[in-house]
Amino acid sequence: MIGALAVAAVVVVPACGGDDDDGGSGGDGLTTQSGDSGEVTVEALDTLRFDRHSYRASAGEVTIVYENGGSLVHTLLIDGVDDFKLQVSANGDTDRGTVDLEPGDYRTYCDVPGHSSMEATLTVE
Ligand SMILES: [Cu+2]
Repeated sequence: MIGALAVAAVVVVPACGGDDDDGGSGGDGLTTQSGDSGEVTVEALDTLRFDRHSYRASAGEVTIVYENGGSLVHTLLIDGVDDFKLQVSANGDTDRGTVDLEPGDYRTYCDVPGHSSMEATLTVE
């Protein structure tokens, strides 16, 4: 039972910054990447951010592909999911893991000390 998700003060990120949108399908997305939603790619940046503020996936088995676009060590954890942790330690490193998620908004974050600005919302629907 995942109780702790009430804190989702986050959800609608106004399209600030204008990250490159790779012109995906699906008209509703400020957020998302294209591609099949059973797989989500997250890139870690040495500016201590993920490449997006929010990600989207379909409920069920979600494979998260974590890529290191920087050169520091970065991790990726999901609030409320205990046994899930990805880690990339060098530039170009990729880690991946599959997790079973019910619909909801999940906070993902990097737990490396000093990296608390690395967080994003994963919306599962
Ligand atoms: Cu990090």
